[in-house]
Amino acid sequence: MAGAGISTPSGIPDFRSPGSGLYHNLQRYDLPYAEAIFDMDFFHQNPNPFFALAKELYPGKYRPNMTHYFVRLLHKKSQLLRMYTQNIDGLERLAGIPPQMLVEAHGTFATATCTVCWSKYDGEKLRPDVMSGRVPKCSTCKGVVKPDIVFFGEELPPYFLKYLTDFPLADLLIVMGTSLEVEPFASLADAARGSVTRLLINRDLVGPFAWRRRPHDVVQLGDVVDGVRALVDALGWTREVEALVAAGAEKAAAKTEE
Ligand code: CNA
Repeated sequence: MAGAGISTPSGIPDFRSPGSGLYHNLQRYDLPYAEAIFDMDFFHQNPNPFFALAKELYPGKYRPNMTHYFVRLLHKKSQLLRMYTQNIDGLERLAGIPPQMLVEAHGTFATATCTVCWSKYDGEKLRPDVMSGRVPKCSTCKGVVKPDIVFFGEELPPYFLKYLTDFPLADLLIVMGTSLEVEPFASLADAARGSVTRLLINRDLVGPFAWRRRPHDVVQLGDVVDGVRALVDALGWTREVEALVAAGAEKAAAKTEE
């Protein structure tokens, strides 16, 4: 289970860290309150602040870090059952984790839907509009096309329900870079069986690790990349994960040169 904290080492601010968090820095979007940026009623009145944020987070600008490549390595070694992420930055896909191994619980910019006629779009189709600061419009009905990011009050994507069959099968739960404050995602941590080790790698103690610690819980406090590096070292996987990071960086450099 992951949240915004796994992407802060890639340069993307999280929501709640005092000072650097996104909510702290939303003043420039002139919102009535910070969460309005993900409020459907506000979006219908004024979609511009959301699209300003979309321009910032649209896949392409930021690179995955060791944390994302560690999950890719878990998959490569057939050790990944699923990655549940709250992030909308697409860095999991960019790191090469196949979409079917992901539950992007708060949605994705990879697809989009017309808010009027529900026509479906590939996120790449919207890129020229988003990047040039235009609100994308539906080619069928001219309604506003919204990336498939889950707003407050909207239902989570149906594949979120995979947790019902995934969590009883897990024999290790790793929780990284999340405040575990947003429901229903936060409660997934309690869906793991009682006998299962839950490992928290995070700057601070959060959710059940702070309040309802189980006997098998393990906590690695501090920077998430340092925590992942310690785990990878202990597993003897350092060279492999570094090779994935290096290959990712090379690919990005080649793309920039194109
Ligand atoms: P959050 O509430 O901002 O919590 C982040 C957590 O990560 C906090 O506990 C931080 O202390 C911790 N953290 C931050 N940086 C580090 C670091 N370098 N090392 C270790 N720990 C760190 O974010 P959540 O994901 O828990 O909240 C859920 C929201 C945030 C979801 O709806 C996301 O869509 C949303 N969000 C996503 C992104 C993104 O896609 N990258 C960015 C900002 C917000």
